[in-house]
Amino acid sequence: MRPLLFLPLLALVAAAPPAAEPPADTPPAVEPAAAPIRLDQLGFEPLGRKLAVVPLTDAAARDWTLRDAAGRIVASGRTLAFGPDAASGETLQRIDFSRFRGQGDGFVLAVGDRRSHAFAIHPHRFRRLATDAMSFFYQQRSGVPILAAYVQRPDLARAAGHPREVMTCFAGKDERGADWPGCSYSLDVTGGWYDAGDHGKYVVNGGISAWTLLDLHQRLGPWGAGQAFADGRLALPERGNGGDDLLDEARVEVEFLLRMQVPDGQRLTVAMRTGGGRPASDFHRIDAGGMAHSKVADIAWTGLPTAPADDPMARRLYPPTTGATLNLAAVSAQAARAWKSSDPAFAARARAAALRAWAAAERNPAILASSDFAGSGGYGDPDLSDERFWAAAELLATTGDPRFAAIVAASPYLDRPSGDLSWGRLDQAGLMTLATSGDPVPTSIRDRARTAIRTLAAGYQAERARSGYALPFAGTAYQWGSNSTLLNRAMLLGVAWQIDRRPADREAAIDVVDYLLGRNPLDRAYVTGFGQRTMHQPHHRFWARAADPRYPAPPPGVVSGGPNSTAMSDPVASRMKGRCVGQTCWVDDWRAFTMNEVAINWNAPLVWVAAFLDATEA
Ligand code: 9MR
Repeated sequence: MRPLLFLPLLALVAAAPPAAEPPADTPPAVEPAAAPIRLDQLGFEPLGRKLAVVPLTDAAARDWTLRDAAGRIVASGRTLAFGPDAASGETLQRIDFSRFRGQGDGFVLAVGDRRSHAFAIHPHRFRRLATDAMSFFYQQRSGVPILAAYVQRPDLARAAGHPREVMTCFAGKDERGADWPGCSYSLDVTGGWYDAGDHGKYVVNGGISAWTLLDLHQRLGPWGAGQAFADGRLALPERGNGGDDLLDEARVEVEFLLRMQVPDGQRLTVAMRTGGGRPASDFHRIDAGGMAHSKVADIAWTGLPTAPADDPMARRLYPPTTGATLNLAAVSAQAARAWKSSDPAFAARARAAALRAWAAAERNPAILASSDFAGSGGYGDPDLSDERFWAAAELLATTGDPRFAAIVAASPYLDRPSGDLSWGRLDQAGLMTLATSGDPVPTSIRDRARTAIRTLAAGYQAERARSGYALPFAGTAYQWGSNSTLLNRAMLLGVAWQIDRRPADREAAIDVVDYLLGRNPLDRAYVTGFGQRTMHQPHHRFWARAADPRYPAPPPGVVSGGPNSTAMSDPVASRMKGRCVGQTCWVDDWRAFTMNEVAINWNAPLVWVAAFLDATEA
């Protein structure tokens, strides 16, 4: 396939931003009005699915026309009634113009006097989406300066944040008064990616994010696009080092995860339970060697804006947890495969760390994350059985050790996945690995994983048939980070496509991207820099121009968490309670941290899905 990004073009962008035009992310003085016909504002593949949605209060079929840029009618047909749709609160009709195979810019759909935005139909519509979405990770890097040569606009460059993080453990009283003793050592935990709009670096969440990029890396070859992120395709300081750029970026986080491992022989006093009302007797002394500290983070929240280099807050290492340890085990086992041929020494180091982490988690199976520390997110998870399955699956794929095969084969998750892939639910990650691994995963295990993935994909297809906007998710409860829930379903469908090559599974992934880029009841593109009515105001401490004009607007390629109809706990969302449903509980406001934050575990599946669609375009 063709490169994702041509270097000369990039050099041009970095060297000479056009002086007359505003930067790509400047909101237009007047935002275009919402269009009454909703479609993907980035446009369509010439041979791919093309669906638009029209809210209409009755079911009478209407004529639609498609005009090209010259105003000629190039296709026409009748709308298809869908009916009431609970997730959007609308009554809907659809326009399916998949059979139109023309190409160009400036197409417009019309139904009566309703008009869509103008849109394009070109091959590789999703290629720049994948590349820009990857740039997010470079720009979230901690510990290094973000250089103008590698970002889309000069104002995105910034000084290094937290360039030397040699940290000791939090000691003293937490928010509920429990007294933590701390630890006797410091670790150098410099580097990695900032999690989101905040400057925390969390092992739970860093884990799924790095896993997602490494999972993509290993699938590109089978999709016929092994060179998609070859050296030089991404704008990174590592370009020209001879290594794959996707691996170069993922390694930033894997190195950080490895640094979070407790040195062998360390005994620590930690709490065994999570939540409030913790009695002093809950503290126990454990052999913590090989476990992973849960996070490095500020001891109190900082405000917006705060550039990483200006973070005034003290930072600490937070106690090791079993969940973080299993994340480390899973990702470092996966890393041992990813770097096996290109860097055998790093692969061996990762493998050894994975085995030490596994042993530590087995020895300490129930050290849960506390949500009682100020200044950072909790990522608390009371059920670690899915993380254990995931880690065993990755270790099995790496080592072939029968003890991991036995654990995986005996787990209920191999046949009955628990729920949507997320930072706290990882069994589907294990299934995806097992379903497409060759040796040394036993075929009986691989086949069971495939069956589970087929069953999940069939369920998502059934939901897609019930969803007005044709999403492989028919629920009405939109969770924090709902856009990532959809993207993670699209990933699962992509793996199902890889196994069985059913076109409908790839089409369902297109439906997710179409929704994210404008085919939704708000007529919004949730990815910065793409579409006419895009998100401009993420909740982010550096891309904070909406909060303070001295800070930059976001780079292109950053996905908003998306509608959140369940938490509604930020100052903006709390005013929307009772006034929105599922897909409409969102607003482009930097204060809306439950709806409009951005995060590594949300951008990673955006990269995966965009690269998947680009690699597998007909
Ligand atoms: O993505 C997380 C979401 O699932 C939780 O409901 C929410 C509240 O605990 O936290 C989200 O994660 C945030 C993390 O705790 C701190 N960094 C920003 C993350 C995205 O909002």
